[in-house]
Amino acid sequence: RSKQGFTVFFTGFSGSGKSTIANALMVKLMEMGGRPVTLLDGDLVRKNLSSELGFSKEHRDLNIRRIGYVASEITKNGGIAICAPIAPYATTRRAVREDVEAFGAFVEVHVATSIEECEKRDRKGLYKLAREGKIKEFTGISDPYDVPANPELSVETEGADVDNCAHQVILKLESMGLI
Ligand code: GGZ
Repeated sequence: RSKQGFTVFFTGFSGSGKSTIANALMVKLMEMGGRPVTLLDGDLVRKNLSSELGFSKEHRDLNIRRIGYVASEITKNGGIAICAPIAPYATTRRAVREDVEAFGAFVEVHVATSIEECEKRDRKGLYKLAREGKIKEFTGISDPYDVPANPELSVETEGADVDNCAHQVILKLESMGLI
């Protein structure tokens, strides 16, 4: 029988590894063939769908609801959507879950890299700017992040490589009967 569509929704701090794991997951799912896979990465969504938005709660919520709408359409049509925004607010993640679950499965994956580790890595130098007050409302520094209470999966990036984290997601999707 043909399988239902689904959405994998990564959430975590800037620099937690969401994009890298999401990309690795996309490659694995594409190699399996079957359903089309669409990656809605934070950066590309901000550039193409949400370029007018900033980082207030209202704007973040709007950004996440747009991502959720696109993911729900993809899910409705039997595809696989992979989303990788910070998505700091639990209520907004819940709303997106409800949008998607009207049509298929919603798999929330918390990329649980600690704020200390993200700041230590500081790959793009944004944490330094946030500490200096040059970027306001920076998640984890001067803006909130609601830790997911009941994600389908939580991955630790400190001690596991990208490929291993993506594989953990694959195993979860298999155990849920989605692939
Ligand atoms: C958090 C910010 C901010 C503020 C710019 N807070 O490492 P990045 O650069 O590429 O990932 C971050 C990205 C977050 O956008 P999202 O669309 O994922 O956020 S949300 O889900 O909350 O809508 C970071 C950059 O944008 N960035 N300013 N103040 N991240």
